Amino acid sequence: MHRLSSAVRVPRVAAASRSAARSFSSVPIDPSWSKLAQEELKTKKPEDLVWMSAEGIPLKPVYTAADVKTDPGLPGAFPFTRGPYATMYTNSPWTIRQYAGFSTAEESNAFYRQALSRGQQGLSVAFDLATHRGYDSDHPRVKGDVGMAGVAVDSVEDMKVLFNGIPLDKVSVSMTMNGAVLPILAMYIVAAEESGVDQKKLSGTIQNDILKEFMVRNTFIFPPEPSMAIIADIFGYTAANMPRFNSISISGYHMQEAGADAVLEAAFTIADGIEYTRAAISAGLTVDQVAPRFSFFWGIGMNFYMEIAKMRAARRLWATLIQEKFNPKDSRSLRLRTHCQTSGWSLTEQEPYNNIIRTTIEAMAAVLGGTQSLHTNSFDEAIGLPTEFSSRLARNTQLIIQEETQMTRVVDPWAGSYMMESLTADIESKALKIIEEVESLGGMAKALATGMPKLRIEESATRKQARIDAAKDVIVGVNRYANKNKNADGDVDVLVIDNTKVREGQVARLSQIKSSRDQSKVQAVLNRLSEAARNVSKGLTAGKNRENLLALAVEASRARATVGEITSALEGVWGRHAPADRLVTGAYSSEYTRSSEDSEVKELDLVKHEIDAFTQRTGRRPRILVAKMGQDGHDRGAKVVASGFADLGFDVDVGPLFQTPAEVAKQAVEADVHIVGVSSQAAGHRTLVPELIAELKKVGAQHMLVVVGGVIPRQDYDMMFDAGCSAVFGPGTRIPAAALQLLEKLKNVDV
Ligand code: MLC
Ligand code: 5AD
Repeated sequence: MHRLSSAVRVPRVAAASRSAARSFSSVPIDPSWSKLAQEELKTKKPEDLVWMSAEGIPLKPVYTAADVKTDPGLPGAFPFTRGPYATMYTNSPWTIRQYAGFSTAEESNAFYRQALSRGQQGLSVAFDLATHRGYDSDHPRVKGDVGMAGVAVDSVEDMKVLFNGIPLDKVSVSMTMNGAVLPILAMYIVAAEESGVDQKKLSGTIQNDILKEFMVRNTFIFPPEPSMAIIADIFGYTAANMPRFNSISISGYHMQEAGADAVLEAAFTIADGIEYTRAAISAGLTVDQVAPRFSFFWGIGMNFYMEIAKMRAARRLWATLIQEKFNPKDSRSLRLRTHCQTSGWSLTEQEPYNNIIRTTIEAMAAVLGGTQSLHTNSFDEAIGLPTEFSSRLARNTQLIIQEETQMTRVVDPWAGSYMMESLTADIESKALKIIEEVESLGGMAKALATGMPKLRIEESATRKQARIDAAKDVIVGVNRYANKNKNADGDVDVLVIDNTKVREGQVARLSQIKSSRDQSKVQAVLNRLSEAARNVSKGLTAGKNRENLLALAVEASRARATVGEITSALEGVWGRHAPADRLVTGAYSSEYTRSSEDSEVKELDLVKHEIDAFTQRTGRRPRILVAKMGQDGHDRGAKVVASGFADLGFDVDVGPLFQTPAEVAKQAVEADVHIVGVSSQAAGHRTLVPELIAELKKVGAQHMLVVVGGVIPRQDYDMMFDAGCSAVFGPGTRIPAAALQLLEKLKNVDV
């Protein structure tokens, strides 16, 4: 019999004790109001109306002048609480910038042109996961990923097609790219150059935020140190050559999507920004050469007041801390400009039209918080990529707010609200404590190496799931007011992408490029890239004693080197980063039992009883491998399910990210699991799950139950069952319910 394979067992870390105070008696409530309130409340007390947020900030039923300790000042002036510009939307509204990309460059180009003709104001490119991770479309590891979660780009020829007919000197373009940032930014520069637009004229943003990749988003390629060197080289290059271009988009959005509350999101993001400023200074740049072109990125969820306050607090924190630490001369270095995206995680598969309402409320929070640029999600978010219809509605949501509501007529209308000023100050002081904690660890790069930020976010995510499963946090249509008549939801169309066709097209274009270019020229520049990478490892600085990596990538792109080749030239020197991982325990069960109704606690007892019965029958506890396949790095779901199942009493193995089906089958056999749970968020399941089942058969493990969870369109359920899946769990599945279902199925399996 196979014994535990230590390679896939994940060390567990007990959840930190809750910081939020449970007693509200210390929260000061205006005494005169308390008297008035007491008459209406009868048996309850005024303190019973205090609500404790996930951040551990008490929201009081009423605020007065006594709660306001800070004057927010004027918009456009230090500390910029009220906005980075004096006139804000009264002079120039935020940019309507929808994130999009799918299939081929041709199809995405047509989509962009149509969006621009219908009211969209800026572009934002979503690349597929193969591109993110630096693989060409013909690489065997990315079979299920090409063209699925974004557009496939292998070379400058694809990039030219992507922007064909779009004036790059007029339309600002954001590119969400972090791992393969060198080839992608280089190809963008060359594509513009070959269409007659000099890089000096390019306005836009490259995400280029690697720290949060190591923390939550997971599309890194290289280890942390060379990854930071790449970023410093991009700062140096853009500062010298691209004055209108934002060299980074420092993102809290992905932290929120991974489960961070508002304070964690603001704190870790500002701490990242401080670390990037330091990296620039170590590379010989000044704060004023880089910080004016730093930009930020927030996620905006359903906690309306909190999100507005977060944006105001973050602007104040940035201005104050940059002033204090780096003393810039240019006041633009102190100005936090931001993009926002409404929360994908807050949207539900059940009753998807409710998502239009959620997105509208979130968009209003982003606007009232003073965003510079905004993406509003489509209502089919939890089901698949947006269709033409759903993206039109998402865009119109912004157009309606911008053009029909008159909300743009006043700058920061919340200023002076007792509640908003108090909440802004609360977030500021709580976030500052966490920033100081990160700084005391030596800054974000070092803090990340300790695992602290990642674990805090995962713990916050697990607690959130427990509150939802226990129906303490209400989600309409999911844990309250669920529609019993499923058909009443209406069928929602999904965008289906023919992954095989896209891949074949890309492979053909790749071989055409490779046969028509000057191979010796390509090889020469790739050799120089590898040489520069070696020099990075020796600690040499760009511009002084080694070549700038982005300048070299631009030359390589001109010579028609591909994304995969440029990446390989560097990977040969630095290697590919494989993260160590840990799992939170205790957070789920403690939050769940603390906040549950009796019936829900009984359900937990039932799960435990079934696990005991299983253990008696088989001699060991039920064991599950939670697996991620393909280049899909979204692991919030996988982590939360793993933590939850472990707390319920399962033996849990968490597979590494980016596995092939054969690798998962091997791990499953080595760990001798009863169940393989596949988590899929990036549409790879159609290709990868049937392959996994075939691989399990090959290694004689057909007895193992295979279940799949995540973003799986209803239309794909039959395909999953036909392939041999035992269960499909959509978003919104409660963990104890899934556990009971699996334990029931295990009764019929001879283990
Ligand atoms: C603005 N301007 C004004 C003004 N308001 N001028 C006078 N009066 C006012 N009231 C000027 C600005 O100074 C600027 O000029 C120009 O108008 C444009 O304004 P902006 O505020 O800079 O807006 P924009 O160009 O849209 O830039 C916004 C940004 C930028 C700074 C936040 O970084 C950006 O667009 N980010 C988008 C990031 C993004 O889309 N990410 C998607 C991630 S999706 P000048 O001359 O100063 O430039 C993702 C999902 C995933 O990541 O895959 O995981
Ligand atoms: N097109 C449009 N939106 C996308 N998102 C991700 N990929 C795409 C795409 N290709 C959005 C979703 C998701 C978030 C990361 O960005 O809202 O939750």
